[in-house]
Amino acid sequence: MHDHSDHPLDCGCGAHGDAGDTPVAEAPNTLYDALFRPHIDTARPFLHWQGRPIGYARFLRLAARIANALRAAGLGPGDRVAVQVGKSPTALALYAGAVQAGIVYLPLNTAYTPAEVGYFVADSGARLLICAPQAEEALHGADEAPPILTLSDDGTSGRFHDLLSGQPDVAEVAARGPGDLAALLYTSGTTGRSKGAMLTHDNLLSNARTLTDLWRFTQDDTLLHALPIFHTHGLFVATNVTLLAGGALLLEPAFDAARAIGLMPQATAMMGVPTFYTRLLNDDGLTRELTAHMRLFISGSAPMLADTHAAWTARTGHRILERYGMTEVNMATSNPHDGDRRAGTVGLPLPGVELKVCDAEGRDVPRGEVGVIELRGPNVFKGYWNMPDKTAEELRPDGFFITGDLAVQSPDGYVTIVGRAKDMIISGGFNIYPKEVEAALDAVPGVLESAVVGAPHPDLGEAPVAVLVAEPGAALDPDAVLAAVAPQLARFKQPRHVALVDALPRNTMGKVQKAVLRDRFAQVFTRPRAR
Ligand code: MLC
Ligand code: AMP
Repeated sequence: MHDHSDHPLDCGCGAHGDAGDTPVAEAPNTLYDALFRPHIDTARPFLHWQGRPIGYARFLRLAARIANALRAAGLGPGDRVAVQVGKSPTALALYAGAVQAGIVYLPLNTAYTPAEVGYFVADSGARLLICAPQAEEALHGADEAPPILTLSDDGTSGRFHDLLSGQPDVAEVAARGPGDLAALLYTSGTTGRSKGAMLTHDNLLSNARTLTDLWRFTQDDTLLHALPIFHTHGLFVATNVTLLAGGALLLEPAFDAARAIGLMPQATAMMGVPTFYTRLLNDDGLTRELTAHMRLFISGSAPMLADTHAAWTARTGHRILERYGMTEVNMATSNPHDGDRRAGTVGLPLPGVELKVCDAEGRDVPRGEVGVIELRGPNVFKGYWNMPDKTAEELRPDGFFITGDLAVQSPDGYVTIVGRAKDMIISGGFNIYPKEVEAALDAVPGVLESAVVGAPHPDLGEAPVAVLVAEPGAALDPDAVLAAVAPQLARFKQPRHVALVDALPRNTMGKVQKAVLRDRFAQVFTRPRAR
């Protein structure tokens, strides 16, 4: 019998308890066998959601129903399922169900506009799109739209959910090897179209194993999980490490500092982007007593200021462990669990990951000099979906991936990121490519040209500033320009400050001098406002 008949994971048939002896077919499936199969009969909580525990076995029965539902929708091994839904236990089980059915999981930022989603779906050739009910109408209009099924933000209703209730909670496990694709994650490009990074079962598993070991995660851990589950950080790092260790997640729909403080007593560890830490520091509820029992605080996805590290240590007594990664390579470096955690650095290359700091030709620069980070190892992706040319530009024939991140390495190996060769802005842990924003701005009537640069932002780390030049005789209204680009660009990509100038600064070659603009607008978000 169910303990809670309105439980979000109930299928409605009233037949399933938490412990069980669910039989599962024995096909080898690299990721399923390591992350999920060991927990099939585990009654221990995997998730805590809205104050209720959800056992591993219960979660995996939902995943099995999802695997069956995806098959019933016509998908088979190697097909892509695109998913743009709110964060919920069902949304997390979609990832597990896709792995079980051998289907390639393609999660999408919930902030993406229908125009953006339309591109990802068409480019990936997804056979099914699962989206929020409120997004469905606009997505139907997208080019080459596949069938759409809906799932509500809390994962408890919608046509996809309806399909689940008729499915058995035991499912065949599709045979998948280490080199088979597990996920396709889109990253924006410095020029042109977004690229789908192909991540294999072994990319994800090898990285999860390394991190679980390095960060000492065990069954006794409960991770405060307030990250989105459509990116590497929240979906793979946080979730896979917890699954491998057999620990639990305090699953929050989004980050809220007051809620995080309220939940902290139940947690042993937290992973977050720097904005989580600066927002927590702004809350008086963050104290040494509150965090005394915590085992580990981890930060990544964007640079953390040394000041934030210092303020955190002063307030809580803990040293934040900073690590560095990216969609294409999962995690690449980390400060040590037991050794010296150096603020302002991203630590040492992970065991099994080769890291070089190189010149443009891929030759090592001397230690202490700035170069581009190149990486090789089992964590490095297989290439960009259907883009052999782009893959060849960034993955060298010897297997090294050119990250575009500029760094120096200390004599004892610690890596400090000092900039980006690519023109990217990181806002609250989300990446923004100026080219994409500039293309949208340039298409607005009255805009002659535009340049987008990042400026330091006290909450988000960086935020985009648009510098516009009007066509002769045109009077530009910044609000109208922003309204014009809104339908095409996810909200987080939209400029938070617009400046009108007579001309963009250019060098003698005619290239826009972004560095000059970055200097000029460096204080738009930090300067105290005139009264
Ligand atoms: C939301 N908004 C953002 C934003 N997130 N704007 C800029 N940058 C962001 N990151 C906008 C919304 O559109 C809204 O705009 C307003 O801010 C408030 O929305 P919200 O939903 O209340 O946002 P908030 O809760 O404040 O979210 C901020 C955040 C969140 C930082 C908590 O963005 C977040 O969880 N970021 C984590 C990103 C992440 O996981 N990155 C990992 C990538 S993987 P308006 O105008 O409508 O009010 C990777 C590899 C690696 O990088 O190394 O890990
Ligand atoms: P994404 O493409 O979303 O995976 O973003 C990856 C990028 O985030 C990297 O290329 C880095 O530029 C940046 N990044 C991730 N972690 C860190 C970190 N700890 N410090 C600085 N930059 C980081």
